[in-house]
Amino acid sequence: MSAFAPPRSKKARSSGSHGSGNEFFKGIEKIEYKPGAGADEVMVFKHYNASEVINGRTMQDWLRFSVCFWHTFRGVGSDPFGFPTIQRPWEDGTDSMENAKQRLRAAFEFFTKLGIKYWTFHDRDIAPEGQTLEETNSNLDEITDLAKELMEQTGVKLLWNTCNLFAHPRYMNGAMTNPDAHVVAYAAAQIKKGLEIGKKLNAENFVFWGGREGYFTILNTDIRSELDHMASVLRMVVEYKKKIGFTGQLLIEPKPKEPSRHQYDYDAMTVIAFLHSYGLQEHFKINVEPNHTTLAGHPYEHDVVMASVCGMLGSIDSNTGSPDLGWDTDQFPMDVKNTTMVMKTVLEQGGLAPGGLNFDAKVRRESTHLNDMFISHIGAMDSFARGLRNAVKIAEEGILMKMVQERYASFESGVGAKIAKGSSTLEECEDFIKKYGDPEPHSGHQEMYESVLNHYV
Ligand code: XUL
Ligand code: CO
Repeated sequence: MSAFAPPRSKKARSSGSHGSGNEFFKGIEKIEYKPGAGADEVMVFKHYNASEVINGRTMQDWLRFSVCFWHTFRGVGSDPFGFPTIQRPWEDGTDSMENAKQRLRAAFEFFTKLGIKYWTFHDRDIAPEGQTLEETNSNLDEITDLAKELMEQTGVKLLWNTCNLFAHPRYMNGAMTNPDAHVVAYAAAQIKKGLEIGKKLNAENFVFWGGREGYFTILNTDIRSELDHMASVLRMVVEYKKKIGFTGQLLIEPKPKEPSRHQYDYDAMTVIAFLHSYGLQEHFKINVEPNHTTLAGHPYEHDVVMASVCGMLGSIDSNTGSPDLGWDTDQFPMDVKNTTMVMKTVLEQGGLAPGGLNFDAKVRRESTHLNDMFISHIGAMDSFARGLRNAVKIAEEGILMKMVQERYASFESGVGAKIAKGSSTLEECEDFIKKYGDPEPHSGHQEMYESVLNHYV
């Protein structure tokens, strides 16, 4: 995430030409479903038909897409080596409240034209930070009043909000895990406001991503204390959520590294172990971002599957990376095999609600045209729509499932059934082997499974 670069110039342009009620995406109408459209027609959905009922639910309900505010409305195309490349018509070059409101209006025009029902944001994406916490919070109050109004007008809902606990210098040594209690208290105070805003805007989830919760060197780090402190703050969250009646699902988003060298929320299983160690597993689920999964050295769908089989898959930041690079590129998910594997898991667990598929993805810094904002989201939504259709077909035909079931058939009776139930003993297993001898080798048939999957993609 590098959407937090400062504005390119301090020169404020008058906002007169883009004030309230003005159109920013001129000439673009609501994106339509046009099955069979040609290869060069990229401003239409060819596979995503929001209201089509598939497997007992509308595609919109299965997919629950959301647009993220940070990349899509704060991203300027800068990288560690280059200045911003992207200039948006609603930006006046300042971080003023006026510009923040104008940006929000542009965002809701975009959501509506794209036909997307959810959005997500960090507190600091939508409102500028003030000199004091009070001033910052009052900025947030004012901006979220407008957000509420725009949400009511358009019917767009909040999938989740989150607190930016990583960009400000105060958090350079961590937020909830900072060695200075003063900073931990600041993070907790910021989270308090975040939960209040979540409640105000009926957020369906609330996310924690700990980019600075980790270490650069073990030498200066008391890991045990840092983990204890993080758990303490998360317990305060559970308490305050209950106190104010906020009903959103709490989510933790794993990532192994970047910006910290090692992050405590390394991957799905690490987070699940952390939650169980501190007795927090009833209160949190996982927001899996596949680009983070591949950074952790796993295959694309790994964390989605692992979280799901543990009953902990809450939501997905649907993006992809370039595993050959080894850093977080937050690309739009365009690979249908990947989306098929994800939707297969989502289908098997009966859906994602109250979570969704949030496009934590940014157009490339070379994709500077306004239309690229639409093309990227449309392409990704179509990829997931194809993934859903494929997954439904896989489930309906049941071939893959049957192959897997047969692979484990030996656990249905005899000693296998007892092992599965947990009622066998080492002595019994020894007797079994004495009686039946060495097991026969069975092929894993990997290539057969891969060929069967290819049939559907
Ligand atoms: C960072 C990342 C964040 C979280 C929310 O890599 O994915 O945008 O999703 O803070
Ligand atoms: Co993310």
